[in-house]
Amino acid sequence: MELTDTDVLVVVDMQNDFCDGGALPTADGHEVVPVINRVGRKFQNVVLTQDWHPEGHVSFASAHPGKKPLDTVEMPYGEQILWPDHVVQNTWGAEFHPDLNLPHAQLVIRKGYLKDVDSYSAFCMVDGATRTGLAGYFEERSIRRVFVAGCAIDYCVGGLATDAVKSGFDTYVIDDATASIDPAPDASADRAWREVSAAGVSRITSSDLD
Ligand code: VGL
Ligand code: ZN
Repeated sequence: MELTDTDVLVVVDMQNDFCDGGALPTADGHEVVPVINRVGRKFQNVVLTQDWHPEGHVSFASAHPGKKPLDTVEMPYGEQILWPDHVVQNTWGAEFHPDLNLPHAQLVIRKGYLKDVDSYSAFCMVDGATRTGLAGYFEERSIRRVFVAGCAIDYCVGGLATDAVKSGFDTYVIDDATASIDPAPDASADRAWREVSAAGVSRITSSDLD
């Protein structure tokens, strides 16, 4: 595929807590970093997202007495899956992976910073109402195609890719540049791939961009 200045690579939540040694590790976070670095050089436009929770965030099991990670609770905006405490603002776990090397990235968009509402897609919080400004940024920058990589297809990559399609962008998830929280057959990553494909997202590999 030929890339142009109306394409953007969005690198989702490539943070320590989603990699080996982190609080909510993906199975393969450290493996995708070199792929992202290589692919990133082909893009003029690179945007990073950063999951960025305050202490006591609503998505933390520790904030709900008697609950443990992967339990769910009902919130005004719907069902909330609970996680270990992760990407707490200004901690090591919230920092980008030290090997991520994308000096030309133009924008870091933070999400999940409201204590009472979670955010998977970097376009919008899960309440469906609180928008981050990313769609407006893409519009002003005349972006047409959105390529997505990072952590994790099961949640934040899948959520962003689905919203990108809904916002009218041609959207591609780069498989070998994308990590999974649960890659087991029929578990969350598998389900997310099926959902994003049904939504109209294309699944490609990094070699398609060579
Ligand atoms: C994520 C679960 C909770 C992700 C973030 O980046 O995919 N998943 N917070
Ligand atoms: Zn989170």
